[in-house]
Amino acid sequence: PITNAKSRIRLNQVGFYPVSPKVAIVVATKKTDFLIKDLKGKTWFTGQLIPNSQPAFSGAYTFSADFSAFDKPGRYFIEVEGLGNSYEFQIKPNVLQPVADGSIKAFYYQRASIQLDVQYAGKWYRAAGHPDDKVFVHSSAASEKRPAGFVISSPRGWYDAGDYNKYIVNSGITMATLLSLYEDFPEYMNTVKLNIPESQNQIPDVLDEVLWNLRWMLTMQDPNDGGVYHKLTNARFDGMIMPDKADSARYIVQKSTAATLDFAAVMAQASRILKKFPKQLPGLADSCIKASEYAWTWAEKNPVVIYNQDAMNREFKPAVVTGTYGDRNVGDEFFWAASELYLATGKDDYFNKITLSKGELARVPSWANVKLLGYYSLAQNSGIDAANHPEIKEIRTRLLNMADIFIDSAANNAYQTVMTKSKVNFNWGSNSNAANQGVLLIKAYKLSGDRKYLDYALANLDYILGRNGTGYSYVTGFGSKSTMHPHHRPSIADGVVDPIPGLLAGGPNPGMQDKIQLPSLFPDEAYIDDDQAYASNEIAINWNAPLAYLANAIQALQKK
Ligand code: 9MR
Repeated sequence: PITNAKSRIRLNQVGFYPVSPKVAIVVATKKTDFLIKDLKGKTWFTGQLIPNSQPAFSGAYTFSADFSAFDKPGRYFIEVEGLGNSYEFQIKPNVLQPVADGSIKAFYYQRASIQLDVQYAGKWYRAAGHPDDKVFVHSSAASEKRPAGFVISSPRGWYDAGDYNKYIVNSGITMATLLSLYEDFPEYMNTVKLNIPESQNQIPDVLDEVLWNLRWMLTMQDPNDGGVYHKLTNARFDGMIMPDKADSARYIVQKSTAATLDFAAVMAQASRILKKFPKQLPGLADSCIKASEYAWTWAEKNPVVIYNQDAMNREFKPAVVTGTYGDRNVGDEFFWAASELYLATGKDDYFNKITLSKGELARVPSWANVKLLGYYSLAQNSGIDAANHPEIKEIRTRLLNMADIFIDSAANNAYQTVMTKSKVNFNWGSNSNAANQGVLLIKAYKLSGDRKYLDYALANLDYILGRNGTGYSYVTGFGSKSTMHPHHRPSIADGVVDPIPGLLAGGPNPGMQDKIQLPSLFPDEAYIDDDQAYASNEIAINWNAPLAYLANAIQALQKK
């Protein structure tokens, strides 16, 4: 029936560049014609649906409506004969710029310790929350220079997700991804203006935003030994209240190897990038590299201090029940930190810590799996003499192999994307897998110049913006049918109908760890736009960062 068509014709609801591939996926039973019409109903293009060879995970068959050949800027919808009309979309140069900007601006809305003024935040303005100028050391031996009960100041930083805590491990991959965005596309990122309080200074806005979290991270290092505290947190999650109403006691919990190495990697990468701004940020790059090497020393002396919340709670009170980010395997963190430290210092000692074992790159990076972040930096930094370091050539080959495995037969599945090839992509935060696959494909494009990688990166962005098993655009504020009820405390508590914009929902996850009934348990459909559904509809900084990378990289690389 016609009323159903909007949910059966799945496409990037924001739109397409004139020269880019343009595909909508139609869940239908017959091969018919489709028309591209403008808003007055005039037909500009006709084509025929093409059946896709594999069904969706649900068993349903899909067709592709490919209108790549049509490139006239304007506003349109698709009419599928016998089915009805799609949501509206645009064709125009820079069409994805608002999404690209919005995905970074989202971090501004996550800032702790500052009020969001109406001139920057619009209708989402709010009071400051969490000054974090009086934070208790929660769990630490009495023999330490900072025993339990010791008070530190640890302001700024971004709230991790829908909750108001600040976690070093998850800041690691997030910061790396945003710093790489700047490092990989400096010319484009210099033009990106986000209307944040620092927009008038002489530092690119994306780096100003990164600095908000970097300055917090620096406070999380114990100046007595270089170790880094795992997280800054409440004992329990807050209710659905605004940040300024959430005033329960704040703690930093024990130092961990994972947090310390993630910190070391971020600070080394930051020092490399911030060095380019000596006048604007005097001394900061030096402080970062010092902090990084100090952290590395601690990690070498404490190579297996794993964060174990249950064990900690048996010994220290109050019990802490917030997110754990409890990574048990820190080999990849050592690899990543050594890579970044080598690139920042040129010291062979760090390079010698890097060993390439076989068959280790099956999955894209995640908060717990950061080896690829080291690969990315080593592969791209032209300063390394690849002839004297055969590892660099090997790393480049491995990255391209991985990209080839991704795109192999991706044209056959029901949505024609890398993301929809395999069920394994659909876990907690699945949309970040789509974005991180896109990041890897962009890196492959930069290494090879082969356009097929760029096209598949864009297809994964199309996936995020509506070409998927639910027909949702998973980015708040973008698309006709987008996430409206994310598990995000400010969006729930602020009394504003629209959620804070630019946030990426976690996405389909049949795990149902939140016990909220889902309308479907097929991997790519296991999603509900419900603010209680934290396992499929929360937001998180480590999910927004690869979206920001992908959308901005596509903007930077599009043919105008
Ligand atoms: O993103 C994290 C996911 O990989 C884990 O499976 C899950 C359960 O441990 O936790 C997710 O991270 C959450 C964190 O622990 C607390 N803040 C919200 C994060 C996103 O849901």
